[in-house]
Amino acid sequence: MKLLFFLLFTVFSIGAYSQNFELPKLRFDYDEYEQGIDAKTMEIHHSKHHQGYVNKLNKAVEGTSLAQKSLVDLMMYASYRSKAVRNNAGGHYNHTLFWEILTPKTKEHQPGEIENAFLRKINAQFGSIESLRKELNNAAAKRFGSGWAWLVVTPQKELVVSSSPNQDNPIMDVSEVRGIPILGIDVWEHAYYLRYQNKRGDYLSAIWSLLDWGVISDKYNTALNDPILAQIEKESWPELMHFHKVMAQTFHPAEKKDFAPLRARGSEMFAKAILLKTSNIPKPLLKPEITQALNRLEKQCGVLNKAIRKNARDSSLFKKINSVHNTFHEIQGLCHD
Ligand code: MN3
Repeated sequence: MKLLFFLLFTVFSIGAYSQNFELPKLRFDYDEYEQGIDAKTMEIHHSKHHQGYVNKLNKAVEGTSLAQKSLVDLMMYASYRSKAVRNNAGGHYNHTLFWEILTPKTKEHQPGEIENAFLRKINAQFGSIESLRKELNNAAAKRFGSGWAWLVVTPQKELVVSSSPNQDNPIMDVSEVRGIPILGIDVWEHAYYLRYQNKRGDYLSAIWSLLDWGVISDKYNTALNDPILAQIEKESWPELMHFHKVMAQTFHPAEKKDFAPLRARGSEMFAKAILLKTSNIPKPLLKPEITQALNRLEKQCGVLNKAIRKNARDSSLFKKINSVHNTFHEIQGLCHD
């Protein structure tokens, strides 16, 4: 009987958590990376730091609707997620990419060679691998505090060098440069401090000796046809994000009966709604339902702004901001279709 309960319990617990993220195994032993990174740093970085991101991510989504979502989905809408989800989803994704592109040179294995088409693209955009190296290292060196430097494939299929703070990355809607990262350099101190201490530049030189250009070429080719790029193109609509920010910062206090932010920022929100309506709508979103909803949003914000200027009652303002909020989410729903 006890066994039966145990079995039932196990089956139900597994069923409840459909998504469980796992620490990927490294392809090589910790001490094999010595030419660039010492074994102790590799061990702590992988088995403690990365494992920590995985554990905290699983904990953050456990028992919520987010447990059903993919890692990419969790990151794609990072601005809507909790700090714990944003940081730990990014931490898990970024480190997984980092381990994949590092191959130490030993008797048994060699890093792969760069593919011709990828090399031509680098030469066309940066001049040479050497100039790309300088640009990437420069982005990494200038990143204040903790973060990452990236080589990114954008929705326009261009290569761009960027950097991001903490565990953010270019897939996230909070990122300035958006796209799929194919090369990432971890510039958190935990990645290099034991051997290089404060000398981030020395670590950056060393990391290049471990980069596997065969793997990075494969990532480039995969990224070019990845549906994530089309999704990012749809999402890359800064005016929509700007509007959302003001609306969130006024609507949510109003829900809690604090109308001061709304009364202070009604005209700002109206201005953002006009900017949104007249902005360049991303190509995949050029459809009549979106245009109609944008017009409606602008009108509703105008009405709301007028009511604020006439010092209308809270209850009347709430009805109006609620309509704005609904229309906004209708637009966003249309974007995610
Ligand atoms: Mn790290």
